[in-house]
Amino acid sequence: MKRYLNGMIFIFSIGILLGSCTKDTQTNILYIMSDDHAYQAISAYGHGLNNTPNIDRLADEGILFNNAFVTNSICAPSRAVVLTGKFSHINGHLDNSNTFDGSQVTVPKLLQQAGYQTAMIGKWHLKSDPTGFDFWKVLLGQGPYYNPDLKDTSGVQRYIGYTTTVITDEALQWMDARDTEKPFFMMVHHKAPHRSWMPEPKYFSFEENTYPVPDTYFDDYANRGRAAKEQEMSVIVDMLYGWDLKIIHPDSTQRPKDANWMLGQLGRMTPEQRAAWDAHYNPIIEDFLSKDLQGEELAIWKYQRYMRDYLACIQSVDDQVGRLLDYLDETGLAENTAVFYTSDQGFYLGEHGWFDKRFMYEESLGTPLLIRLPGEAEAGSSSDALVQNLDFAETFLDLAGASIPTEMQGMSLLGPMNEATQTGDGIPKDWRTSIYYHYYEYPGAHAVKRHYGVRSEQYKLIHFYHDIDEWELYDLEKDPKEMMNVIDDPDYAKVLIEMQEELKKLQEEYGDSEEGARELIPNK
Ligand code: SGN
Ligand code: CA
Repeated sequence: MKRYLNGMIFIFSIGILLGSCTKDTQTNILYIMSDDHAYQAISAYGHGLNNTPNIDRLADEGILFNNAFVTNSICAPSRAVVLTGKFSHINGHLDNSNTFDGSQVTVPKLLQQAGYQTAMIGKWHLKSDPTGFDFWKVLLGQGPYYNPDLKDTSGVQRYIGYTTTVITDEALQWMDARDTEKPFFMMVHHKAPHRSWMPEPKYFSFEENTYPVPDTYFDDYANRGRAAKEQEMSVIVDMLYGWDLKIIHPDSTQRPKDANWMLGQLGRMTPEQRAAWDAHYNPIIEDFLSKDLQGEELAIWKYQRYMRDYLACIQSVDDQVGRLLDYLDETGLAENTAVFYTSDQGFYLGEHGWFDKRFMYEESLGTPLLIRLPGEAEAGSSSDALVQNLDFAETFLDLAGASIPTEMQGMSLLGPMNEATQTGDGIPKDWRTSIYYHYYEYPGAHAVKRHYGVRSEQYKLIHFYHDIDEWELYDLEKDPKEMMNVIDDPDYAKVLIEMQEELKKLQEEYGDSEEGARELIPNK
């Protein structure tokens, strides 16, 4: 309703008086997306792992989405979905090996047409140069944690500093220099907290923290299928000593090749950065090598090492979100700027013994989503609506008062935002009751098999295919940690039929099928 009234005022003011869009009537959009940021690692989500006061501000002053999901839990495909408002099989970006077709219709292009000034700063990862942005400055590929090379229309330049800070510096500079006569749309994409989790010295102190080990950390995957058993994303088995755990053996003959990858990253550092790094990690390495940990002790040590570095990287992201929010406050922009915080997907923090993402299981299907926009979302509100990154493009266009192309496949989030209150569930009457998912990157890193599926409020049905043909069904109410595949349980026979029908309905609606997918990615 609020939106409707705003829309009416908007139409009258521009249609009758001006005939064109003006700054006062169009909402600025600041979209902040980090990489691999688990919702479990945002304190507003209440998991008690860490404290992210700046990101939490968006929930305190806006809305927190409890059921935000991606359509394909992997970096570049997720970005392509956000830009196009279309599933991977339509926008053509199925996995990280693809090159984005920048000639297609994207949300920044439509916002430009609606009078916006558009900017993209940080991790891009789509291979082709950005299109639809008046200004862009992006990392090369995955980008490093220290002293990043950034590419813009004039070429590539190295920036000295911690990447999370450098990206924010660039974002602030662009906001300061922008044309204030126009509304803006800015995407700020962090590299952090993507592997290999290299903190800034300010947060080396996280080494003193001890984190609760998830109760599924030693999961043996009983009652589940081959996909869960055959993955290669186990903290205990697959984490690399040099690259992930920062153990560089002093004797170079005892270093596995991933130690050299880490040394390559350290080689980018200034002497001061390197000295601070070594002063912190050398005692950790010495201590580890002196102990000869085995079995459960070693498994727990790996978990703690992982969490300390991962959460330290997030603390820097939180600080830098704070800088952007302060800037909006100081310049009076906060009132008329929608601020989004999300990640390109969720991440495992030791649940099922894992790191990484990809699976349609909760931790990686889910992604954090917090939005602040005074007048549209009540402060401190939350929504249980099933929403997806597929919905962002439509939301941006709705905020701009621009028309939404019918080919786009999501739904504007202004519905749930307007519906949500501090006590209500924030689900509009006509909202979707299930979401669709499809993951393709197999064979590939971490060996997660191809799969697609449907998730409703209570159930999840998944089909793993390609070199396997296995179905899984979970009752999320009784089994929120997804430890029991009930596909063969007669008590769930009726649920299974309903979920199969739902899956078919969604595949028809979105124009996807297993056969179609097999054609899109021939056997690698
Ligand atoms: C790299 C990482 C993987 C990660 C992918 C995709 N390996 O390949 O662990 O799953 O990126 O991540 S690393 O040895 O290079 O760190 S994504 O977020 O970009 O999709
Ligand atoms: Ca990612």
